[in-house]
Amino acid sequence: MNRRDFLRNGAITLAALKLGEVISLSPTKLQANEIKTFQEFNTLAKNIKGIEKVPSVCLNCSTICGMTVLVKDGEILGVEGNPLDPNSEGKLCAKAHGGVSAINYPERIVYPLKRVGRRGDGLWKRITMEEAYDMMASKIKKCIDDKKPEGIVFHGGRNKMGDITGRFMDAVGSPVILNHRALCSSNKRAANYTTIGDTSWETVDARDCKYFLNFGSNFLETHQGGFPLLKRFVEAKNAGAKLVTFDTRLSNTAGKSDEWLAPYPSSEGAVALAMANVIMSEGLYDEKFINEWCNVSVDEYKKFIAPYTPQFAQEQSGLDANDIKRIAIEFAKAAPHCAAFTNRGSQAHYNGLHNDRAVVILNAIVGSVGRKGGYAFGGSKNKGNKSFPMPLPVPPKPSFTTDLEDPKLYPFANKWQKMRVSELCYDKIKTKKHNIQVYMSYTISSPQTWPEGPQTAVEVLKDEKLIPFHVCSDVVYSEMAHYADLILPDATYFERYTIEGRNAYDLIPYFGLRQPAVKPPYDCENFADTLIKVAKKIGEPVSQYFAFDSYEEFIKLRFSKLPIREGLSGFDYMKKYGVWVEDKPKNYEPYNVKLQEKDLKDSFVENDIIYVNKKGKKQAIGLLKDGKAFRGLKTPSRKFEIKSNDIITDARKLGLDEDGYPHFKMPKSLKEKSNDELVLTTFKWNVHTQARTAPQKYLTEIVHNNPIWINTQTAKKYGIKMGDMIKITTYRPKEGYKAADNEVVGSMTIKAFVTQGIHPEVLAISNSLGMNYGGRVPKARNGIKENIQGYTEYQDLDLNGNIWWDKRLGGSGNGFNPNNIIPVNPAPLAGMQSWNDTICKIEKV
Ligand SMILES: Nc1nc2c(c(=O)[nH]1)N[C@H]1C(S)=C(S)[C@@H](COP(=O)(O)OP(=O)(O)OC[C@H]3O[C@@H](n4cnc5c(=O)[nH]c(N)nc54)[C@H](O)[C@@H]3O)O[C@H]1N2
Ligand SMILES: Nc1nc2c(c(=O)[nH]1)N[C@H]1C(S)=C(S)[C@@H](COP(=O)(O)OP(=O)(O)OC[C@H]3O[C@@H](n4cnc5c(=O)[nH]c(N)nc54)[C@H](O)[C@@H]3O)O[C@H]1N2
Ligand code: SF4
Ligand SMILES: [Mo]
Repeated sequence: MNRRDFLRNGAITLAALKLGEVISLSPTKLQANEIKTFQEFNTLAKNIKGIEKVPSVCLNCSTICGMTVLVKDGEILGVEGNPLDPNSEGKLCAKAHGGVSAINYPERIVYPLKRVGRRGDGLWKRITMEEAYDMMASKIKKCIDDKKPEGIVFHGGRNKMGDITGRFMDAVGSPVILNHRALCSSNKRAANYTTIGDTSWETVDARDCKYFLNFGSNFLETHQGGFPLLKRFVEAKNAGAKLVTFDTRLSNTAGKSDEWLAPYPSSEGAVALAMANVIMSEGLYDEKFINEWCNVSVDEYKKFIAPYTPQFAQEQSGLDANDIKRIAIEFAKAAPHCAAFTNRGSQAHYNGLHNDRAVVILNAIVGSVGRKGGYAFGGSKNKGNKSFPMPLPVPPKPSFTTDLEDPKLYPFANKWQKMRVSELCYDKIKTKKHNIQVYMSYTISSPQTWPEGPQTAVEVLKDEKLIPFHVCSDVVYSEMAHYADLILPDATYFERYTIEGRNAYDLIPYFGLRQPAVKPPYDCENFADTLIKVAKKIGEPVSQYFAFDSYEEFIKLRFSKLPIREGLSGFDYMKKYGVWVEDKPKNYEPYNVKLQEKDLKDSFVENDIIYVNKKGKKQAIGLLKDGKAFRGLKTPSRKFEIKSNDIITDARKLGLDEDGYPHFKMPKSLKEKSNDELVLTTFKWNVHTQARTAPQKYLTEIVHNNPIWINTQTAKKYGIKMGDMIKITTYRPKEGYKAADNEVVGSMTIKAFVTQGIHPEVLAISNSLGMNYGGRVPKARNGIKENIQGYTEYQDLDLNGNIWWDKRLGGSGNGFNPNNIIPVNPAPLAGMQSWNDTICKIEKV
């Protein structure tokens, strides 16, 4: 047979691809042959007798709710909530139900594919898993043999597999692990780290909270842990609690709030500081908490806060000073049953670290930190070595770092744990200072999710000189997989193991087990198992750390220290129930705990701080209060840090002027914005998650279009009506990385959504849409799948003609990817991407 006979048409035949056969996945080849209307429905089995219920954990977003997978005859029929999960309490959101369609998606990657032709051309050859392991092992081995392990780079998004991917990287000797933290939450975590010493999401004790003061979180639709919070919030609301939301856009959370206030972007810190000013001057602060647990005195804080008046906040935010004052008083009067919290609306700014610190500090001055109904934290189960030991021998951590994963310019990025500033990584790789040989990508889709991703990430990923070998694990032919040399067919989250855990909303530590409800189909394999096999192929010194047969066995070993419950081993117990809740009381005031004799062994005291020496390093473990030893907070002073010496020290290294307090400074671009400019912001949908749900047909049927929100008055000024096309041109920031005056980043023409539900100087667009790859659903293209014998379960007649939003049928198409025009703009210290600071101009097309 000649090449033409071998060349199959598009991803629609992936499951039918024969060994050695070549497939074209380039977008032009992917176009459907014919359009037909939908004829048949794939109904679920009516007779639900014989259904097996497998407890597991959802991963259609990072909230990780406990779910029960309904399985019949080896097929997944649907999901229910796992009532034993203490966070989600037996409820799931729409995304969880939509996620099931990922399993039998006809365009799912089910075989390892090797690139033929140039990278990015979309020509692929099916190979065997053995060949795939050999390919990876030989490339990785060469780096080790050449004594250049740093040439091996791992880039991962939300996958919860750090235990095995980290082990693999340690074993091959490379520290270069990149992630997406700087796109997501670095400023928020840094704010929590520098104040309470805990970097997880705060855990508002919502059921007993009476006043929710929300700075830029859309927790009724998004938020890490939003679903458990939502559930508790609704109960609190029904019992009379109040919610005040500061969002530039009328999100569903803003809409459900008692009060919605739309501040000028980046001004959240000024508003929070002004509230603190009111609370201090009205004498509504908790003097006892400040004196006992904060690292500055009432007078010192009063002095700092004095210039930040409600009038000052009004000038910065455009909000009414009287409202700011009134809300501050209401909030303080609800203490300690009140919580001020944040998310990406406040932190994804150039000044986001201080914005978030200013908000967190509000909780300290009213004394709601760690209290019942207040701003709680620290209820997570430590998944670290102590509770879940790593199988021995454990590979040593590499003893060096590189500037790629540990950039000197952003000292806070890796401060408390390896969080990595990776948003800049493609720009850095372009400088050729880092010699990459093997680039492994896993659950990350930078061409889609990175600022300027469609340009910079794509440019680098395409360049074989910069990245000689790219192996991508994915479940669909994604924007990332398109630029790989080898695609590995991963198991979906319904088909694999993971130990799961996050902050516990009832403040009682728990963890969960994700387990396979069905076997992965065809050649699909949990990437963790692939890594174990590759490690064995590489041989010593790597293989000694992978002396187990599978990831299942690895998990079993990690559960070996769990006590017997109900006569079951930890592993069996977890397989049966899916969750483990500790037998402990609610973790209120985790700082106000007396240290025991055994804690104080070999300790010493300096300036009332109790230390021990651990591995030759001085480590604070508590503080003395009236001569008694308490645990305190996990900050260097063991107190709530209103003033952060960590910030002073790191800022000094960079020549930045910081005195440790969260001063307010409007980012230069926003301060100098002219009347003909607007601020472009971005947000997430309730039924989509980042770059992972667009191929899921039920979710994409609900949301497949993302017009840009523009205020009615502003639209009128430009003569723009609902549905008109607007050309948006964005500009580089005026300070920081790549600062420039009036340098254009890019232009895009997007449909207008005219609404009063947005600040007049702001535009808003969601992410998750506008994909070029991933099969028929994210591309909104109907078409017939070839009818191949033996693969009928991969038919989905919906996709033949039922994608009614296909442009060719007069539909809206598949939306826009705003990252085409959002510039890379890392904030100082933590390097967080300033998503909501982009200056732009618009014109009607
Ligand atoms: N404009 C704009 N951009 C944003 C944001 C925004 O609000 N606006 N949000 C930012 C934020 S907060 C974040 S966290 C980042 C997230 O950015 P990413 O980490 O890139 O996004 P994810 O959706 O987590 O990962 C998507 C990739 O994982 C693949 N995938 C899904 N499931 C599996 C699986 O089971 N196995 C494997 N191997 N692959 C899988 C998908 O096909 C896709 O290729 O995006 C950021 N980008
Ligand atoms: N459904 C769903 N849930 C998710 C995710 C998802 O993609 N979809 N992703 C998960 C991840 S990785 C993350 S990081 C979290 C993110 O959770 P959130 O931070 O809650 O979500 P975002 O939509 O990024 O931003 C929140 C709000 O900020 C507002 N905003 C934008 N600019 C400004 C501004 O300048 N000032 C103010 N005050 N508000 C502004 C937006 O309008 C939006 O309503 O959600 C997690 N959960
Ligand atoms: S909130 Fe996220 S983890 Fe929870 S059910 Fe929905 S998609 Fe799944
Ligand atoms: Mo995120």
